[in-house]
Amino acid sequence: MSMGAGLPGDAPLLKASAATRPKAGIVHLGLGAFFRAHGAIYTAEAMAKSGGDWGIIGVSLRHPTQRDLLQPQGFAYTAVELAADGETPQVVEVLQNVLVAREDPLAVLSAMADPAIRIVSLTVTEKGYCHLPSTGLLNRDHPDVVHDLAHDLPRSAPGYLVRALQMRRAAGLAPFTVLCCDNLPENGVMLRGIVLELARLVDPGLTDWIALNGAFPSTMVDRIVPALKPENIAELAEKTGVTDRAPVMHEPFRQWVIEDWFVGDARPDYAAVGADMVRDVRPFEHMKLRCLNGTHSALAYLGYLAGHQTIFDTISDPAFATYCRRLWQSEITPGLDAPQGVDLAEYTGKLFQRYGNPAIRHLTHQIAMDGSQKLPPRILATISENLKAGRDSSGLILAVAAWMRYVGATDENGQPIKVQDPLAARLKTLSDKAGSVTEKVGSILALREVFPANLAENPEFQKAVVASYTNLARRGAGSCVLEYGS
Ligand code: CS2
Repeated sequence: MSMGAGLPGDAPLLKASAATRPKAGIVHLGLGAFFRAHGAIYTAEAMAKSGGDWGIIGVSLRHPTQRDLLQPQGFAYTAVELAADGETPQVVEVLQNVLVAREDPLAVLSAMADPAIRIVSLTVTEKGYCHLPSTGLLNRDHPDVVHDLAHDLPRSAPGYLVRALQMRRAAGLAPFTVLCCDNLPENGVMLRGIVLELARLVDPGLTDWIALNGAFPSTMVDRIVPALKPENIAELAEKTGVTDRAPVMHEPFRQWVIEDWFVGDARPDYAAVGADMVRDVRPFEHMKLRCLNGTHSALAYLGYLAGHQTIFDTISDPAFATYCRRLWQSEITPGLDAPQGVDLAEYTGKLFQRYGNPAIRHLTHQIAMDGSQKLPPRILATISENLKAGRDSSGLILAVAAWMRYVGATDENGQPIKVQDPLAARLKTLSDKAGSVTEKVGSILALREVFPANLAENPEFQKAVVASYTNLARRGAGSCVLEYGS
């Protein structure tokens, strides 16, 4: 008997059950945990239920990690549902292959230009679209865009879409449907605008062809997927008897609302497995982005500064629970048009229960990432509308000030914060060199890619951010949150 007998290290590696993998119909850009715990599962279920060749070729744009972990397992992986009363693992076999764009861009383009591929879906996170978060338009100065304009082999996700569509047009094929699955407002409309603009710069004739023949459905995606902890792998192996080096963890809840607009109507039977196929995603997406992602970000910055590690820890603090509920009630939902048949009080009540799932350890530090990209759609849009309508925004403004504190990169105990954000270096410099709070806030509000002019230049807003920042610096996040609820 070996020393390690019975230990997880001994458990054999997970293997795909089928000798042949499903034929691919989808290329997915950005093979992160979210997609593997959401869209990939819907797709596997839709195929199991209604058939179709909808296997997925996953693409990691930069790092080979996912490919290296998944390949020895035949691209099978375990999705573990984390409910308050226990875990349910399920093996997902829908990935046909994983490609790494940095290693072989041509292989990715060839896959996207293959006639069998009818959908290219994306979860490349907010910053992957190379846009200006405050306007949703292509950022022509983005280094990857500058690169893609000068080279045939792209680097950015929009660059891949444009070049692959160019190849399909040249080959006399129909375009693929571009299915954006990131948390961005009217994500299909936004991505269509970005792709058309980039196409115009690369190959003007291509633009009209895409505009005429392409499809860019908007979607609302929802499932909380905390980052994997290293011990999850050993714990899972102990439970299942097989080692999976690339599992994903997720909450039981899931929702996918998809605008029913696909090239040639070609799509997996998502409706059969619980996705809502609708004509207008906007009310769903506004509701989700502002109620869930808006409070997630607010709780992440304030919670982190107050010393809370996870969303569960944060809302277990009664002052934060009151803060969150009041944000929904007084600042976020009053300006929302609820989707037909949805009661917003019920929706946010359910959200609160999801945040309170003790099995989900969703780190405030994870959600705090990329705030410069996330704040505009999640929080700033609501503040702008509230200001116009004369509604209160003090809790959301407190969150904006907390973000400004957070990106200053020093916590309330004087410890460094590892800020992950494409603008991290600029934000830190602005924060460091300002002499006063007013100067600091003013210089950050002047970042036009984050704050639209009409909001940043509103004196009422400026004053409120300065006051909240001052308050946070003096008294700390915990006591400011407490004060808000009292
Ligand atoms: C979170 C989202 O990390 C974040 O910014 O707000 O990933 C959130 O968990 C999902 O959008 C839930 O659907």
